[in-house]
Amino acid sequence: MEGDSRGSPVGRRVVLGMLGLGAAGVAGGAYVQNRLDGVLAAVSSKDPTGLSGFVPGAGGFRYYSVTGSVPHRGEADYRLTVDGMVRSRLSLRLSDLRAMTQTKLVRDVQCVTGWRVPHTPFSGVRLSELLDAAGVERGAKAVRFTCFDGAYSESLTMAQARRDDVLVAMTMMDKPIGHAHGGPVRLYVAPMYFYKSAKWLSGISVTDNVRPGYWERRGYDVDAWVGRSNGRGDAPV
Ligand SMILES: Nc1nc2c(c(=O)[nH]1)N[C@H]1C(S)=C(S)[C@@H](COP(=O)(O)O)O[C@H]1N2
Ligand SMILES: [Mo]
Repeated sequence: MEGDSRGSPVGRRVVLGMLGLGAAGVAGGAYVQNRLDGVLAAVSSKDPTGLSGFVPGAGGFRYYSVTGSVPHRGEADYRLTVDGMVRSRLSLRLSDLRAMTQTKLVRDVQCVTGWRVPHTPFSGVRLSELLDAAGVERGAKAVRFTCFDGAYSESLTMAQARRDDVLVAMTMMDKPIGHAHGGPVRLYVAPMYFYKSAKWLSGISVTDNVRPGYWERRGYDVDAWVGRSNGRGDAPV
């Protein structure tokens, strides 16, 4: 019954059956997880539909959103802004991002609540290339990320942001990133817990200091290295 969620972590699943979801990926059964994951449980309690626990597709990922609904953006209306302490402010369409050098990474994804999805391909533009394209000003120390869900945010130090395993990703699992996984564009910070990988990315702002992101203001570490933060001892990814 749970054949298409092989690799999922232990967690209580409830077969939703027909909820009128009707979308591709729902066929064969939809699952909701009762998330008892500490602070993240607060998220589902704010979602009266229960759909925030819906697992889209196979592979062991769990759906997270700190908002009850997220608008859709695509070719026509998606923009990624790069601003703040830069020489030229950028406003990029999906076609602009696709025209840049694409980098692919295949690493494990690890959520701070414990679930892990091994060998997950992501591809997109290195964040460092976008920063170079905009021209980072002297004195800049960090990068802040904002999202078109209107609520989530993240941050990296400049040194972290310039690592070659940090992507502005447009594909995940070798497909365009679907809405549930933060499409059309999400951040992918390979060496850190997955909360750093902001979904529905719409803003990159170069700043003079680190501004803790959504979950970081609620207790998670800003420097979220897998296995070396948040009191966890996971194997490195
Ligand atoms: N915009 C936004 N990005 C987000 C989150 C979120 O709630 N909103 N949750 C984070 C957390 S805690 C995890 S584990 C991953 C989940 O990604 P997934 O829904 O593709 O599995 O997204 C991260 N990025
Ligand atoms: Mo997470």
